[in-house]
Amino acid sequence: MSEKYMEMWKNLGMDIEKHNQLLGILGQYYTAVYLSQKNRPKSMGYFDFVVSEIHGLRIKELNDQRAKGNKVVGAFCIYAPEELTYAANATMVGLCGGADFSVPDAEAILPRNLCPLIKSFYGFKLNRTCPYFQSSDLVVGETTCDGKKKVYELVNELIPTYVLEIPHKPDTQKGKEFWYKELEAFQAEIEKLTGNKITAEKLKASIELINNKRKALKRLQDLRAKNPSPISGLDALLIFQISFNDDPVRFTAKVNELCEELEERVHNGVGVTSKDAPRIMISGCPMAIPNWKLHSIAQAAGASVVVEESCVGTRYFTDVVEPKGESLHDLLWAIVEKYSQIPCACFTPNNKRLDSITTLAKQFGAQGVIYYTLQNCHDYNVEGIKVERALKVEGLPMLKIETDYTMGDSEQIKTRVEAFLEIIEGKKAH
Ligand code: BJ8
Repeated sequence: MSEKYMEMWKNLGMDIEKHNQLLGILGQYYTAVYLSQKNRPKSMGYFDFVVSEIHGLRIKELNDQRAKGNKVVGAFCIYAPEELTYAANATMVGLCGGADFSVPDAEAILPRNLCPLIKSFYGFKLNRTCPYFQSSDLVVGETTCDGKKKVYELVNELIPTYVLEIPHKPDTQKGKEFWYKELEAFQAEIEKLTGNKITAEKLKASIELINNKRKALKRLQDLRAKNPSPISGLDALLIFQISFNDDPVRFTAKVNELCEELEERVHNGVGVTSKDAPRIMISGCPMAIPNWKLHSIAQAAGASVVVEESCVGTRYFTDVVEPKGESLHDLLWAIVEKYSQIPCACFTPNNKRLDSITTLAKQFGAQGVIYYTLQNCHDYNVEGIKVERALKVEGLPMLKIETDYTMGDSEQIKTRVEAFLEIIEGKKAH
């Protein structure tokens, strides 16, 4: 890929040497984690291709669009309103933030005891190795956790950054009205950026576009309720990660194609593990691409990971936007209703998330939950206490893993996950 896209990367102002190093590491990691899996669905071929071209062809597509005058908007949170972005003929993409590669660059400026996701994304902008950052005309941030909120101020020194103010009690009437006004302000911002007016008709079409993507992902997720699951946790995670970067129409079609193959597998009783493999839910902080660490450890230890209660997972696609009318006001209000259902740990109280976790565990037959916290993420870390209590009531064991993007603790995590799976096996034997 390197030679083919060299000119494009140079034009994007990327650090070519460093970027080459990154591509080398990613290629090896992907081969080791993904291509070594047995019995993968054939339709995963498309997603392997997307990964192989994630810094190449997709970036070219985005920049071809930009050459025609269309804008690219980068984001880090599922609160960034995709529907409004697409309604203004702009494309929304997830920015790099899932690798340790850029953390040392960030640590030259930021405090070390900060969430790795935040350090990673700031480092990627600083060291100019994320082509999505380099292709973005605007970054959309949000006031979710304190770390992100403050680092967006620094990101704004490097690239125009618009920060959405998120109500921290989003499902109250007051919170919803506040969020409605924020959406209107975002609409004005995105119209200014693109020079395109958002009409009810355009917004209706983009709601349908993103709803279709969310529905395809939910269709895929629902198939994982089968025992054995027809797809591995790693492959499902990869698709959820790619959902933030690929073209939504093509991506939706490819996910639906995969679902057809998985339905066939279910019909024929074909799975990726034995029926007896312990079924695990992973719940907690989002895992941005290429964060595959916990899934690969759990899978190698013999677990069947069947659901991710995560923003790179069910929190993104469980609900769709359901307008009750045709006016711009009705459509915006429907977006408010949908987004206010996202149970991010930044909110308080957040009992909705506890209900969602226990419901998902039952729905997907999870026999245990691995609670995943990134280091220094206080919101997910503290909320883990309430999650553990709620799971205990349901008789479900929980293992809490607090980690970063380095591989230094992999052996220790492996030992803990293996012991956890033994507990589950022991419970089953009883
Ligand atoms: S809606 S989960 S995507 S904010 S950056 S909170 S890991 S300390 S990402 Fe998130 Fe939106 Fe919420 Fe979802 Fe913790 Fe790190 Fe903060 Fe993080």
